[in-house]
Order: sequence, then structure tokens, then C-alpha cells
Amino acid sequence: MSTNTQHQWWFEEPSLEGRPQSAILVALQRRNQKPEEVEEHLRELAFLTKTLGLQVVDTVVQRRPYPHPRTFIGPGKLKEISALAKQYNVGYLIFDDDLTPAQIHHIEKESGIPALDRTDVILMIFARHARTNQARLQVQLARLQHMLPRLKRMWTHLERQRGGIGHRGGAGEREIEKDRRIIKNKIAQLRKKLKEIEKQGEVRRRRRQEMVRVAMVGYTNVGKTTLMNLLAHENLLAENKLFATLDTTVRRVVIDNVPFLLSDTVGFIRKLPHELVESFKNTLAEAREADIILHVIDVSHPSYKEQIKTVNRTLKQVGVVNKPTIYVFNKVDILMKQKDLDLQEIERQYSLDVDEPQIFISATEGINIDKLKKTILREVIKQYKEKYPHLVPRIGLDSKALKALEEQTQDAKEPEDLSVSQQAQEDNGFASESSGKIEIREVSVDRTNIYTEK
Ligand SMILES: Nc1nc2c(ncn2[C@@H]2O[C@H](COP(=O)(O)OP(=O)(O)OP(=O)(O)O)[C@@H](O)[C@H]2O)c(=O)[nH]1
Ligand SMILES: [Mg+2]
Repeated sequence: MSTNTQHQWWFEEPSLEGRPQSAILVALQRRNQKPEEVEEHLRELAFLTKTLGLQVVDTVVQRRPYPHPRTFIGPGKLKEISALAKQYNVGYLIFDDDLTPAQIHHIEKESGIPALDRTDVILMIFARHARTNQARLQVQLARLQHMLPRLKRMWTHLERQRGGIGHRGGAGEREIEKDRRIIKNKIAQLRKKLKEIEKQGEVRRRRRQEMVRVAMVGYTNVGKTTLMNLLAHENLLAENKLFATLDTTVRRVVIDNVPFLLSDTVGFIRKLPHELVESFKNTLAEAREADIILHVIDVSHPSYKEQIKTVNRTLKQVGVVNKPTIYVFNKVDILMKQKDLDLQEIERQYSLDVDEPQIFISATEGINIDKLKKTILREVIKQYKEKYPHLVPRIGLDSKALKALEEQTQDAKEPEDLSVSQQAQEDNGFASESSGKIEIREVSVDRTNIYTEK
């Protein structure tokens, strides 16, 4: 993307059309970084690139203690990559770290090929996957916020280029001011629109106060939506793509006659642009207000531990702290196949040293789902007792039953079958509502509708 094309970006959806749909990926191996770590980051960047529909032609790593201020990688290395890119007619160079406007300029000038960075790629994926009005506005807001601080440097840059001419001095400053004003106005407009949508969301959430709320969170592509579909008997889009889900979906789930709300939301990723975290804060309101967090993990992923850390860090950033959490280690079927391990052995090898419950499952193969349901049920009932004790008699579980459930969920050997009833949602106070196109089904606060009558 030439610097001018970047300029267009402030106002338009970025497009990758008109060039070969392929890329070379570039990363630095910095001091203190292990080669495996860099490789893993590049694998993820490759997945992001493929999610955008670009083919990865090659990956290049250069060992440097810090980025070159002008060209990010060393100028010699850039020459090599440029030659390679020309030879294979590559459409884009994609860098694993954020580039400064000056670096973008020099890389593009040297190579003649548009340069994108990780943030650009993530923003483009988000823009493509945004389905609702709210998600679209949030992505636009994130993009403009990303561009605003870069404006001056970008223009200074253009100025310097033209600088030789001399008489144009000052035109750039005026242009910057004009652009900055336009962008700031647009940001203010977007914020206002988003606030209105947020208000509607708040009203909706207030109306279903007396339900225990469980929020699924996790790294992208770990299987949150697949699990949501399984638990809520839904058919939401689950794909082997990063950021398949951008909007929050809330469904009513009933386990053993105990109802609760389950939400599925946007996944996290390392180096998630902070503008995106900011603008998606409201999408994550469900998680912030949840009583219980289901932290879903892809335990078959080589970096699952680092992913857990990234998710916990991001949760902190958006204000999700100190919540009862259940760690759900998904995709055990892959470990079983690849490493020839049984469930017990996987539990032994992969459990974390934490106090919270940890359940190992496969959402696609239906492994250990009963135990997961029982654990969720146990925590949900605890929350009902704590927060809505007046509702507990209606749920029909007394202390004895809860104690029995606790014993069952602690004993991993032989989980007893606890039947799970899923009621037809239409019969239970659901009114499909789509205000501001947020995909949330409303739950009636009429308790006779919420709770199963025994
Ligand atoms: N082998 C295996 N694949 C799974 C399992 N659960 C989910 N998947 C696959 O993993 C991919 C991602 O699943 P999603 O449910 O879309 O993941 P997500 O966490 O919602 O992802 P985002 O919305 O993109 O953040 C899909 O191809 C699923 O079929 C599992 O238990 N085992
Ligand atoms: Mg999803």
C-alpha cells in the first residue's frame, strides 16, 4: 500500500484488490527472543494472512536487536526480500510488528511493493467480519484512532519528499490540520452513534437482571462458538478462521432445569491493537458484567499457555477481573490423536497450577461434555444462591442436591449422567429482537417464563 493509499484509508474501507493475492511475511528476532517464539508468531501471522485470503509465498526472519529506524529490517535484507518478491510476483510485504509511517514509506519506495503491518491485517479482518452496525462502527473507530497519531509523521514525510521544491512549505501543515479536523469529527460522530447503541444494550441487559450470566472468553479460534452451538443447540458460524465472531451473542441455556445466559464474543490475539480493545470494550460488556467466566483454551495449540496469558491480560484491560472462572481446555481429540494420550493422561500433563476448575473437552467430538455441564451447573447454582437466593426454591435444588453435585464434579472418575434439558426457546420468553442489529435475543423477566415449572 503506497503512502497515498494509506492516506485513503482514513475514510474508506481498505481493499487488497488490484494486486497479486500473495505475501511475504517478515519478522525480527530480537535480543532475548528464542527462534521458536518468532516462528510461532510468524505461524500466527500466516494464519491471519490466509484469513485475509492472501497466499503466503515465503517468510523471512532477520536477527536484529531492534528495528532499523528507516526500513524496520536492515536495508541489505530489504533488498534481498524485494528481489524475492519481484521474482515471485508477490502482492504484499507483511510485517509482524507495527511499522512507523517513515518505515512504510521507505520499504515501499525500496521494494515497490505495498507494506502492511500486523495491525493493518487485523483491522482488515475485523472490517470484513463485522456483520452488525455496532461492529462496523467499532472497527471504523479503531481504524481512525489508529491513523490519527500517525498523521503528522505521515505528512511530514510527504513534505520532506517534496521539500526540495521549497516553496510548498506550510501546505503540509494546513493539510494535516484539515485532515485531523475531519478525522476528529468523524471519531466524535462514531462515538456518539456507538453510545446510542450501547445505551440500548444496557437497557436490554438490565431487563434480564435476574439471570445468572456466564461469558465465554478466549483466544481466537479456540472453539468458543462451537461450544456455544453445542450448549445452546444453535447454529452460529464457527470457522477455522481468525476472528470469525465479532459480535456478542447471548443465548439462554438450561442445564438440568436450571436456566442461565451464555454469551459468546470476540476472541483475543496477541498484540491486539489497543484501539481495537478500546472500541470493543462495549462488545465485551457481557463479559464485564458476567457472574462466571468460561475461559476456553485450545489445548492442542503449541502456545496455549501464552494464549492464556494474553487472554488474561486483555481481560484485565477491559475490566474483567476477579470473577469465578472455569478453564475449559478444548480440542483434546487432537492431542489424543497426535500424541496418543488418553483423557486422564492429558489432564495430568496439561492442567494448570490454579485453584479454578479445569475441564478437558472436545466440543466437536463431544468428549467430557457432561462433566463440563455439571461444573457449569454447580457454579451457576452457587451464583443463584449468592445473588438471587429468592429464586433458588424455584430452581428446585436444595443444599443436599448442590452438595451431591459438588461431589460429582470433584470426582473425575465416574461422572454420573445428569440429564440436560434444552427447552424450545420460543416457549420460554424469548423474543428475537434486533435493535441496532445487535444479535441478542431478549429474555423476558417474567419469572414464570424463565423457570421451568416442576
Ligand atoms: N479438532 C477439533 N476442532 C475443534 C474443536 N472445537 C472447535 N474446533 C474447530 O476450531 C475452529 C474454530 O472454532 P470456532 O468455534 O469458530 O472458534 P472461536 O473461538 O469461536 O473463534 P473466533 O470466533 O474466530 O474467535 C473450527 O474449525 C472448529 O470446527 C474440537 O474440540 N476439536
Ligand atoms: Mg467464534
